Amino acid sequence: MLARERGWRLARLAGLGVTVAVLLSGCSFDESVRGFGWFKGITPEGRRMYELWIAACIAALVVGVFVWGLIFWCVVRYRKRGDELPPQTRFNMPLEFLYTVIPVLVVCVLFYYTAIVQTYVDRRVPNPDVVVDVVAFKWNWKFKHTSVDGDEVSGPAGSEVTTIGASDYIPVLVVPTGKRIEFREYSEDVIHSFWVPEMLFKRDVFPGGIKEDGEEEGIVNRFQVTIDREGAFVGRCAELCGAYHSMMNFELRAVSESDFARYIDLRKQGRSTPEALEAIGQEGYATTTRPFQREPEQNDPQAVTR
Ligand SMILES: [Cu+2]
Repeated sequence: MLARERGWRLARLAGLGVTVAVLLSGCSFDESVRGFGWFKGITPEGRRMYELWIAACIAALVVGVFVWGLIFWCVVRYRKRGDELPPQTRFNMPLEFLYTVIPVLVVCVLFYYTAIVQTYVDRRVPNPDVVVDVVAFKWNWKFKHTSVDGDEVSGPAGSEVTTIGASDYIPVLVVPTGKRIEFREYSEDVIHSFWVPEMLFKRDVFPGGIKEDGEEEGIVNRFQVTIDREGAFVGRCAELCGAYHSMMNFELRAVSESDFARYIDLRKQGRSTPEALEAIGQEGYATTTRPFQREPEQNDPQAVTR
């Protein structure tokens, strides 16, 4: 009778544990199980990190199952039956050797594959197809299309081709698929962090800048990716940067190569980001995130043209 009650209590606890784990992970059960909580990624770089993550999780689970097995075996096998102690083993050299060498080996293998993937993710080609300046400021983003296929991008009368976020406007960063894109990041004030969750990548944006003549001030961080899936992906600031940090969202809009060329042409002619997006058959405004709601009339995206 007592044993059955204890069994039920254990089963209930285990059920509660699984439910809480799934709820706390904040993902659908399907997604959290398939990728161990990770996106598959929209870049080759992201996918390499995803594979490393999956492999590391499986390796950790194998070690975990082995350790849990040993723990449960000891709990059951050596549970208290009387006042007599089970045999006390000390200074078992083969065992001590094994549990020193195996963890060191595990760490070496993890380090080796991490270094390979990190080198792949950090590599940069000398002449990227598209260069975008990511300028962070409290509390929004300015995206500047600097060059495409080696040609400088400029609007009417030599103006910059930019998309600037505001409290009532989510900036949409338009990029092509299948092209090597370089992001050059710098901040006008404090440290921010450029993060597109579906790229499985973020990089801090430090105070700095690039002058007209190309001279760099402060720190300019660079990274390159090739995006191979069209779509709208939410972007966020991932470095606590002040009171409105949580509202520093943007959208990455990956479009086909030809649509991107048309978009840039329209921008060069002086069309705004939403106008140029609508002209290439895209949603003019962000679809993955909305401006922070303050007053009802400020939520009408059509009231803003930028
Ligand atoms: Cu920020």
